[in-house]
Amino acid sequence: TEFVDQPDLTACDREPIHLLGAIQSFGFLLAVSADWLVSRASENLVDHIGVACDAALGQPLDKVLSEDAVHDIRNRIAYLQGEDSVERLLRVRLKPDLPEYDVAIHFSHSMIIIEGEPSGPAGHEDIGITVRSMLMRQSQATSMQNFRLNAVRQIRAITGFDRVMLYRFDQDGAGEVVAESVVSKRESFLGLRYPATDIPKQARALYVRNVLRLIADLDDPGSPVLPEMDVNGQPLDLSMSVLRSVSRVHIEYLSNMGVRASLSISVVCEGRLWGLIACHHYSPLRPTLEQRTAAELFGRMFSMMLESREREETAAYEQRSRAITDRLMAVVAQDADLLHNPEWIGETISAAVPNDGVGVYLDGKVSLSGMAPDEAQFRALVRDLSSGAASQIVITDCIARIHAPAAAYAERAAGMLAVPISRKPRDYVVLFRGEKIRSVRWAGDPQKAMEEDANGVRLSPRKSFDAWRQLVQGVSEPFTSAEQRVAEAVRTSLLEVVLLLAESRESDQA
Ligand code: BLA
Repeated sequence: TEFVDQPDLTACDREPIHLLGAIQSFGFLLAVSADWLVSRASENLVDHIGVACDAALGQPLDKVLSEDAVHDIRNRIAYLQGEDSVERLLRVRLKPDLPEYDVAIHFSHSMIIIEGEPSGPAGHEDIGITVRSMLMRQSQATSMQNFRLNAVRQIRAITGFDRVMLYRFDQDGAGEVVAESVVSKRESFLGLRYPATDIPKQARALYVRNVLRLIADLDDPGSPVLPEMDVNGQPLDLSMSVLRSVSRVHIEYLSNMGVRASLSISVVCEGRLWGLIACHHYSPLRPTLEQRTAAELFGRMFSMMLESREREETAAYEQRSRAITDRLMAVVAQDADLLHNPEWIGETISAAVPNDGVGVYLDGKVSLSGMAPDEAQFRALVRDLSSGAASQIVITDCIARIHAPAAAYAERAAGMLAVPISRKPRDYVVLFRGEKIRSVRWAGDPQKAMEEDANGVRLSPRKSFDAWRQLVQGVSEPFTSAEQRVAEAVRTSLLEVVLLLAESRESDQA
């Protein structure tokens, strides 16, 4: 696809995506003031309800829609709870001679926004029944991977999209496809990673408030909401709209992937955007508002289930690690020599926190295993660590940032969790993690998956992946706060054992 006006990529975080002033043409929009006069309307109003936009402006709403419809809409407004709530009405006769419409209603500042779109064919299964059975299936998932895969399969089944991905953000906002269900003969995107810049900040903030968006047809030019500026010179705020037209930049991105329609549902855990359920279709596709409502409801419940599963997973991990350390401490109490055995200490801590390599510095001796720097490099690192502040665990996903010589071995050991294990300086167990880029899991050949957009396409997943690769050069998977807590616990136990043994030795001597 060729665009005459190429959007400015440097201004992505500043593009006011809620003020673009247009909606998708599969529906219409009316903005009504507190005294029920139409103050704005989408240009395509005539295509939907047979009233020209100009003719509707300034009119009381019940001259544009039937009195019954206005009555239903008024009643529904009573349920609205402030700016971010949206109410829906399904299968409304907006005028006696029109087919049924699904309607979404919300406040935008002092305006009441009414959006309508044609209802689907009658005889659909009830939303409650659909979502209930989806949730039952979700709750039966045994593993986390199964739980994720189940979710994307079910969303694909109810929406009919060609591809449904679960896209998870890391601490820096970069994304990874962690589950996928895709129509046969299309390449898999599972395991692919993208930089945070693919979804700008204001879009992420908006997606926490408005959790579902649809692009029904990328080639739809959309319909402007008129007048573009109100008497105060303000465009209409479409943050909570269900029909909002999206940024050209994003349209270009999707179009470069060969996508024609997209749907995404926010996954929000603990108030943060955890990720998205992102759907692609290779031809235009408009799930009805009813279907989208089911998908949204499922998304909200899925988020809650995910949040509690993740919490359980963390708790189980910490418990498992505690059991391991307890056992090992019991062993050391029987055989105090182990405390002078760097291999043994390395294995102890390694058993509790996943890593790619371990370095131990104990009583001047060094022991290295797995992916780690060489002995001279390691001694230099420990020297640097122990010259630092009070003995504390040091965590970083990029050692070179705090110890410049580490750049030389970033491929083998990019990040570390360094645990001081004695009261004297210098005794350390350091767990290393290799470069993140090396641990990326590929489903199939990523080169092949993206071949068609390899040459000079400006916005594409291939380019994004390269950008992501640049960003994470020399950076490891981060150590989590749960892993830090576990390392802390091991360290405390070790120190306690050392103290106990020292005391018992003293009393033996007395
Ligand atoms: C929005 N970008 C998005 C969204 C996704 C992505 C999922 C959410 C909107 C939606 O539902 O489609 C990114 N989509 C991806 C990625 C994959 C995918 C990575 O399918 C991989 C498989 N985008 C850019 C750059 C800019 C940009 C460089 O790549 C700006 C400089 C902008 N992305 C951009 C904007 C939005 C967006 C402005 C918001 C669209 C909107 O809601 O209006």
